[in-house]
Amino acid sequence: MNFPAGFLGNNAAAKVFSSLRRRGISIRHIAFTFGLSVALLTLYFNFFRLTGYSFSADAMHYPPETPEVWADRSLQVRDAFLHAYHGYERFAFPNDELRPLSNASINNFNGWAVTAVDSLDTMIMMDLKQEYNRAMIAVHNTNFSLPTNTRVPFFETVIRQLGGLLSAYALTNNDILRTRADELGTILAPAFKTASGFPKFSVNTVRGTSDGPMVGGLAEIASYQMEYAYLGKITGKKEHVDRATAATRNFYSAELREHGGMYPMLWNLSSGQARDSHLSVGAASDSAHEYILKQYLMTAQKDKANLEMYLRFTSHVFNNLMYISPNRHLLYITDSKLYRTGNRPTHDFEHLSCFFPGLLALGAHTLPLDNLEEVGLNFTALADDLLPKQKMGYEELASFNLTDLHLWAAEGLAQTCYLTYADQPTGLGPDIVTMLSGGVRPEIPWMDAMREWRTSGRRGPPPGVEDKHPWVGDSTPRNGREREMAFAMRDYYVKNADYQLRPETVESLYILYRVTGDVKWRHRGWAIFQAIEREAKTPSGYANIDKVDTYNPQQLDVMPSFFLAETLKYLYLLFQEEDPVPLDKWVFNTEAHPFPVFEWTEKEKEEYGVP
Ligand code: DMJ
Repeated sequence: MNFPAGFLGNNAAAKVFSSLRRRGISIRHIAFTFGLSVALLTLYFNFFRLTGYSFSADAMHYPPETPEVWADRSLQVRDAFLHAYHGYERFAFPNDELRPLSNASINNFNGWAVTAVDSLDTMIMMDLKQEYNRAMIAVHNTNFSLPTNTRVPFFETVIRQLGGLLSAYALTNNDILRTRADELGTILAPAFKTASGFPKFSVNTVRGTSDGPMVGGLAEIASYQMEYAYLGKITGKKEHVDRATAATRNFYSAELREHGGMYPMLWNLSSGQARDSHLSVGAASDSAHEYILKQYLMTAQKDKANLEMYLRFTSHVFNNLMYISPNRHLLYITDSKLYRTGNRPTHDFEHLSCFFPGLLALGAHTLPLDNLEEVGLNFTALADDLLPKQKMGYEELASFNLTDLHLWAAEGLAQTCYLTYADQPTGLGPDIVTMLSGGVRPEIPWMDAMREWRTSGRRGPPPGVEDKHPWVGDSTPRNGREREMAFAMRDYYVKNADYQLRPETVESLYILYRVTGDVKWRHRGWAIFQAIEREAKTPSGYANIDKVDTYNPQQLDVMPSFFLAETLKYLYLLFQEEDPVPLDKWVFNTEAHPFPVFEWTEKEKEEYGVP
């Protein structure tokens, strides 16, 4: 075909077309290719519009922001803290929490100003002297034995109130904080009057009795060792230390063969033995696992029992509870429950489990995982009293460098936690998602994928670790077809769509940034902070969100104290250039209260019987 005169426009274009003609490419070919491309692009964009999904460029090539930019971002988090705390002070102090929509207050704990006490160490780190001094009025005025409340929940009071007092003491040496911590630790002590020494659910502070069932949830019965050990250290009181060591003793001697060395969810408070076989690092189990490593780190890595227990339960998790999703290859951690056919994974992935990548990164950073002989441990021998199948699992793990393996797991899981935020129209993360499982292309156990990756020549990053793009869209399935669609696009559907201002994801982002120095973790935290500002801010504070997976979510009248104690603290620390509480010198309790790493003196070791 001849091109019409003038069509080619200029000499360059004429040359191009004549060279194409020489290669046998006519204008018909070009028109056909053009038409096909337009059709395919239209189909592509309509598909995503109809399904409600859009491809969102996760800034994988993150801009190299200057230190000043990060300093400014940490100041913006400080402003957010001030906004929330001033609202609490104005409308709720000295009650427990603010209701951020109605500006009412609530005493949902003990009426001991839990938001103020939970916030003390954040104020110290942010250099908020005036707020700190005003909050200390509550510390001076609190009398724990006044009959304001007769049923004090042990776990929540320990992690928030006792933890808050202790870390503020550690950062200031102010004696009134130690005195109040000692009073509180003592008044809660009736909880420990069980045959095993595991605490009961609550304490009657007036009668000096404890209350609750003789079967306790794992997190509630074993997340106090750090608080009581540090309390024993700073008061010199053996009874506090004895309470702390009971948990380690019980766990170390528990019969766990059929649970693969992991700690099930329910425990008998008389016998000190497990009562069921539900294995999870999420709700009702989470912080007990956290304290096994952290108790070891806080007491300067001397208590080998805790190290062994940490290695056992993480090995069980790696071999049994971690999967790669079928399409997006997301790495996730789930729980396993007893069904009629035996223990099986639920494939639920909880926001509460998102502390776990941070814990793994902390372990990889602080422990000699690739040279355990250095601390007198033979890794595979830890499985000697487990079933043969589990022993084989340990051998598989040992064929990798354990430091690498733990860090890869941390990175892959933290990325999935972040993506459950970035995938939503609100940019905030749902409380629980259910991952796609059991289909024609099923999920793959992570260690199987790791084996395959290794045998095929370790091409590219390990499974689940490579950077991924978010898929933004309305994902609440209203019918079977939409559920399939959500599954297919994201590899999960949103099971509990609320955002509760929880800290776990930003906690892990903070630890991963400190451990790897990779700026992507900071950028991801910044995206989450911006979403909090956009969606959760109210005139007097910040509010929980009902449905993160819609374009018009509602705010709820709740602002938990852990939003100030944990979420904003971790974000602030993530953006700070210098970490005021470096990970090798401080250990955070489960409510983000930092305690210093310390060693027992020879005299204390002898007197308390501690390693
Ligand atoms: C916090 O109170 C603590 O981190 C606890 O261990 C688990 N849940 C909340 C926040 O989600």
